[in-house]
Amino acid sequence: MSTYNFKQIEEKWQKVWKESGQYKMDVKDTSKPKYYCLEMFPYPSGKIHMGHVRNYSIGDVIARFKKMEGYNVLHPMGWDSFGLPAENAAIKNNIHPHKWTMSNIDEMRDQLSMLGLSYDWDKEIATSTPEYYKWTQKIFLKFLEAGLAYKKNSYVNWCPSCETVLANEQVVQGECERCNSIVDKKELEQWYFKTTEFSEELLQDLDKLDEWPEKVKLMQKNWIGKSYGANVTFKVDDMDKEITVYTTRPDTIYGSTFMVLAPESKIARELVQGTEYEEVLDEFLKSLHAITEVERESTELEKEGRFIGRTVTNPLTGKKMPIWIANYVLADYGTGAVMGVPGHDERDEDFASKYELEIVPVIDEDDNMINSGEFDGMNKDKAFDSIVEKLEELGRGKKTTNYRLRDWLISRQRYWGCPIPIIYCDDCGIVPVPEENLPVLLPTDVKFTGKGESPLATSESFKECSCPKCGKPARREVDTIDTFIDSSWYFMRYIDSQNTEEAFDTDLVDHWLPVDQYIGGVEHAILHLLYSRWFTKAFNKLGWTKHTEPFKNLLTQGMVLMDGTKMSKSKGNIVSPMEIIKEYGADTARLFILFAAPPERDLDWSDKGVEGCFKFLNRVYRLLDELEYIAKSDIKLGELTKEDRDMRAKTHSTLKKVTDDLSSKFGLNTAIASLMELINDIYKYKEIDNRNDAVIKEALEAVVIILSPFAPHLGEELWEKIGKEGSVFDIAWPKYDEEALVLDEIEFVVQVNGKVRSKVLAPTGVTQEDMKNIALEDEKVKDFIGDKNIVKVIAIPGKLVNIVIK
Ligand code: ANZ
Ligand code: ZN
Repeated sequence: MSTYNFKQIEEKWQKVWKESGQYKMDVKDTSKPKYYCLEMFPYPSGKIHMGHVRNYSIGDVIARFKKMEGYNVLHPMGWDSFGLPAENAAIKNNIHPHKWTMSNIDEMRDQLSMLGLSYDWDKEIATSTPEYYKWTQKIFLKFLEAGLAYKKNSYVNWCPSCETVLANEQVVQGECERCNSIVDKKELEQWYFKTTEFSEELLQDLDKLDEWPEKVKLMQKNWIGKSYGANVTFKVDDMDKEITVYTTRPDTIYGSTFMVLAPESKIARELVQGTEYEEVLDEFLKSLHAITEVERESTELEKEGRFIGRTVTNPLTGKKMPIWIANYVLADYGTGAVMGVPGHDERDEDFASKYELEIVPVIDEDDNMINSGEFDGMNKDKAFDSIVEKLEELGRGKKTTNYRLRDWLISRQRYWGCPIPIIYCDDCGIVPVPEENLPVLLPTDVKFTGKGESPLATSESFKECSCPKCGKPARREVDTIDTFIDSSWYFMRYIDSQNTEEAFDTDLVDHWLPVDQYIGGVEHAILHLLYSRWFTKAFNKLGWTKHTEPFKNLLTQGMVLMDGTKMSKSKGNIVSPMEIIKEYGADTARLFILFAAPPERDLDWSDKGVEGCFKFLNRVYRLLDELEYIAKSDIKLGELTKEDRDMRAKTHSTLKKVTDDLSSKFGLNTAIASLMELINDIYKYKEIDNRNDAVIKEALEAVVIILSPFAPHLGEELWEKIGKEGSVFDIAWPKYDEEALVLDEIEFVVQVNGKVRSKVLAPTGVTQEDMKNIALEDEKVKDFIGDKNIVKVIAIPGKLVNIVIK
């Protein structure tokens, strides 16, 4: 007799796997169908948390199962290793971000290995290494060439006291997160990726993603925000100018009583030039500096505005409308100008009430037009078309669609990111770094002062260079690339991670994409997934891949909660995965986290649940330990009794259920539940007098195989224990036996007055009449009935008979 020594078992198998290269795979092997199983890669903070354990355990089960099903499985892992925390650690602890990052990666790799995850570490990538970011730079240059990257002026948050650019997240209620100064806006030239180039494709192709959660697709759809409406042009009175607005409600034009411009718009400036309103505009713009873009889009925003001295004429009513500027109109959406319809738009109504502007309702409760001249009485949907038609006739309007999606500002005034491979020359202007000079390496002689526009500017050796075109002294771009770009194409690099000639080989990527199963947190439902989709479309356009979508099947896993709230440092309710592993082993940690809830649901951490899973693994171990000799023996099934057939049916139906659960439905928790049932049945069956050892042998093998993807260390150990050679993960996933599933007898329950009094057997396919007769003949049931009167007998086919007596 031996006991479940998880520590010894886990160390042993991790060593074996490492030495035998168990998880190494060849991406060029096309003899088997491919399966790409991918989990979102982590930021190397230094410690794995329960969210990682959950994410990676789910992926690991799927990867192991698919391999046993006969696929060539690509299951890689790496590091999203550029980012702000490394830079903050550098400032705080005086350690170089590279050093901090690399030692964190080493620690986390060890921790992941302790979980027994089946990664092929030969495919590992870290986005902060020159081997990776060289290609990020090349991609940037190709995008620039193709017109998918461009530069334009934009406003950034600027803290006048820290003298630094702040990200939106670092601005809290208009104040600098670090020093509480009022944040200012500063105009800087910034790089953009033209995300809007593929707005329509990004929207349309959502329909192809039928294995994505609906809620994620909806979030993306809303983010892209396609709307249907019209551009309407208004003449400015007493001036040779026109203003075009974008409206989704041309049907309300008779109710438009004022016009509102984004204060930053060019036209606002032109209208006030040389008038007393110039000052009004300037002051108003200044007052806006303290609020972020996000706040400006919020419906909660207190509406503020100023009249700027001019009017336009409404093309259909002929009435004059005053022109205002206001904080709720954004410069870069639509045309940056709005026709104010306070009768039907909430924001306009707030604004009109505050500033006492005219309110004219134009649609009644029945959705019919009123106060709208020739359109009165018409249904509003019909009026929408008719009014657009009329405006088109007048040369004053045009049907248009619009997207909420904006181009992507990718410049970051940070050190720990990928340098933008651009040189500025006084004579030649913007000059791309020639490809043979890539990568542009991050300099190491940077001072982390926390001040200035960009830390790279403190390195003279980096900043000063010569122009690749004319050779004259020139300056390098000192901003770095948004880290979201690093993670927008990493899944392609994994496929060909050692390639030193190009970012990846097109044929290989064409073979391996799309990722068959992508797994990660729902917090990435919009940005990361949208950017990755955009990159795939951009690469497709450049001829780098034939694919247009990167991820076929998406699973967004739920959070790990503690007493119903998120585990977080600030709440001090973190359960450390490493402590659980130390106390119970990785297999228990994995099993608990997979068993406690379906993958896509939130999961409540429970010490009791962990304890329960640990006990279960002990129970499995004891069973195998006791019956090891049977599993090893060479025996045949022979004649089968009813009990034998039932046991076999349980074994094979469990196999069928687990196979189904793992194939399609992510029923990882239900698969584990059926394994638990099977174990219970084997415990019962082994106690009967005339048990058939061949039936036991078959059941035990099934147990070990089913257990293995979930608890891989124990799986391997038990596989060895029952005398098998080689890794359990190298065998083919067993097919269940259809015939064994067919039971020749069923069991049903007999109730007397609603209480269960007996269980009886009947042949499969028994009629309701026969069920009733069998129930009434049962000795136990007869005792209960005694000499009472039978009022009614009800049978539910295959399940139960209820006898009502009086
Ligand atoms: C008149 C109107 C009447 C409007 C009405 C709405 C309701 P979506 O649907 O999100 O695309 N709008 C247009 N450009 C804007 C800008 N730059 N900043 C702020 N608001 C802007 O929104 C389109 C609607 O938002 C447009 O239709 C416009 O107001 C406003 F009963 O025009 B509407
Ligand atoms: Zn030059």
